[in-house]
Order: sequence, then C-alpha cells, then structure tokens
Amino acid sequence: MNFEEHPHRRFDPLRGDWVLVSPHRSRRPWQGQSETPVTEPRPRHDPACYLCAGNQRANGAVNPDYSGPLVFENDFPALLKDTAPAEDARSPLFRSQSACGTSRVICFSERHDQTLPALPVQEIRKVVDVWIREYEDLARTYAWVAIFENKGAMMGSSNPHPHGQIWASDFIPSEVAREDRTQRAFLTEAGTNMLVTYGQEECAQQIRIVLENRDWIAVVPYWAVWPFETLLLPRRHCPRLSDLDTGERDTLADILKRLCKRYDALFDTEFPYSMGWHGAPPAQDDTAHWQLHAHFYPPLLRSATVRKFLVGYELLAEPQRDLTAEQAAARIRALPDQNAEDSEA
Ligand code: H2U
Ligand code: ZN
Repeated sequence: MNFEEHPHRRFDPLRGDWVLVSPHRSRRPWQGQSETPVTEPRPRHDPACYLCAGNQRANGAVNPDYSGPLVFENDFPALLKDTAPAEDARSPLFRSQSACGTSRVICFSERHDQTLPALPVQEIRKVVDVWIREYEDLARTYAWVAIFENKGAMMGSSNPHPHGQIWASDFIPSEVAREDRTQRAFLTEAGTNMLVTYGQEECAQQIRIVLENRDWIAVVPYWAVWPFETLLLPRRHCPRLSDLDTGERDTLADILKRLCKRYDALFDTEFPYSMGWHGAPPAQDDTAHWQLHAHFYPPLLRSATVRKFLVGYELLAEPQRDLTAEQAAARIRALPDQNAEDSEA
C-alpha cells in the first residue's frame, strides 16, 4: 500500500480512535464556501475594542492601562463559582451533574495590532509565565484548568485583539478524561510513556517533525485530523505546565513564535486555529503516564479562504482527511519561521 495514494485508516492512540485518510482526493475541485480573509491593518489601540487598555468592557468594567499580558475574570463566564447541586437522576437516560468553575480572559499584549507570533520572543515568554501562574493559582482549587486560544473569526474568536481564555472546573472534561485513560493504558501495556516515546520516534524518523529546539518538538501527528494540525511536546517527561523549568519556558516561547510564523506564512494570513494545553489533572498523584502537550487545530485546508469542514462522514462515521500528515508536515517545514519585522518589533 502506498500511503500517498491509497485510502487507509490511522489510529490515534491519544483519543483511542481511528482516522480515515484519503490522499487521492486532495485534487478534487472546490466550488463551495470561501471565508473572507481579514486584510485591513489594525490600529495599535482601537477605541471600540473591549480588550484594549483603558477601554470599557461590555459589563462596564474598565481595563487598566496595561502593557504586556493582562488577565481578568470573564464577564460572561461559562462556569459559575457556586451552582446548586444537580438532582441525581435515577434514570440512565437522564443523567446530569452540577458543574462549578470560573473563567478568565488573558490578553497577550496591550497591542491591538499584534498576534502571538508577531510579539517579540521575550513578550511571548511573559504569556508563558502567565499561563503557568494562572495554572498554579487555579490548580489549587479546581480539578481541571483549561488554557486555550481561539484565534481568528473562523474559529469563533470574538475579537482580533490577541487573547486567550482560561476555564477552571470542578470536573475533568471528557477529552482530558479520555487522554488520561489512553495514556494510562499505554504505560501499563507498553511499559513506556506514550507521548515521550512518540516524540522520540518522530525525532528519529524526521518525517512529520515541523520544528525542533533544545527542549521542544512540533509534529504533525501521524493520526492528525485537521489538515495542518500539530502537537507541541516537551522532550523531557513533564506531566504539567508547572513542571517546565526556566530553560523550557524560554524555549517554549521560541518554538511557539516559530511555529505560528510558519502557520502565518502557509497561506499568507493570520492563521486561525484553536490551541490549548493538556497535562495531568492538578490533583492527580499518579502522573507517570501523562505527558504535557499543546494541540493546535487549524481549520484551513487549501488557502486563506477555504477551510476543512468536519461534517457528514466525520459527524456520522469517523474523522477523515485528504492531505496526509507527511504532506502537511513537508509544507509547513518548507516555510520561513522568521521575517524582517522580527528584528524591528
Ligand atoms: P473568545 O474571543 O475566544 O470568545 O474570548 C473572548 C472572551 O471575552 C469571551 O469568553 C469575554 C467573552 O465572554 N468578554 C468579556 O469577558 N468581557 C467583554 O467585555 C467582552 C468579552
Ligand atoms: Zn484591542
């Protein structure tokens, strides 16, 4: 079988599920939806932006005159700190649970016209520090701390101002619970940490790696679903964000910038994605099976305006992709990870 031409399935050991790969379909014509790319330059400060310094937010609170990252309590949180305990349903068909938590917003910079990769590495390092500080703060109280960024209107971001979110909950969400089960079973069955071993094997193969530095690797996973999906992994076994040492925090800022620069270069656009961190849940004592990682899930497929849809077959059967992970990795690897503005910023 030729993986570049023949339909096949690949197994995602983290989700414990299969992905259908149909490489022969990559050349099919497209007359469907095109998204509108954002091309207008943005001002450094937008008086109408609810995340810019000194501006009023939707609930009336006023942002401080900040520079660098800013964290504030989400004015429209998905989780509330106190919720009445849910009735314990007596039917297996009508089960529910109460859900408590808190949500925060993190502005990466006061600059409305920036994005994460446009910031100088030392400013990205401040974002890394805030992620870890927020994680450590909320991990004292909550079962899970979700740290993520929705970037671009295509991924539902409500505002171009560079920002992400933090949701902490008193429950472990399903995706994380699933990764806990699969990594635990892998350690029991194979005797090694799944993602530490996976990272080493990808480094040895050099087929799907898109970027590496001293402490980190970025790879299009063998089982990727989204066309240009990547997985960002520390080389060392680090179960949680808070396990990263000073050097690893520095090199994380470096690889984040370079990965996102390449993404931007791919379709010459501010590349949209949802990204976020997975690691051992805060209160869990056994962490040998866990490896910290960030998933980047970008929707674009062919250009800045044509996206991948996860629809019929994906919703009703299993995830499917056309481009192989190897083809996607080669395309990302071929792009520049720096440009002239980097020296000016
Ligand atoms: P997204 O762009 O990923 O939606 O994140 C923006 C968050 O900012 C969103 O969760 C919050 C929204 O609730 N927000 C405020 O907390 N205050 C505001 O004035 C507007 C938006
Ligand atoms: Zn702004």
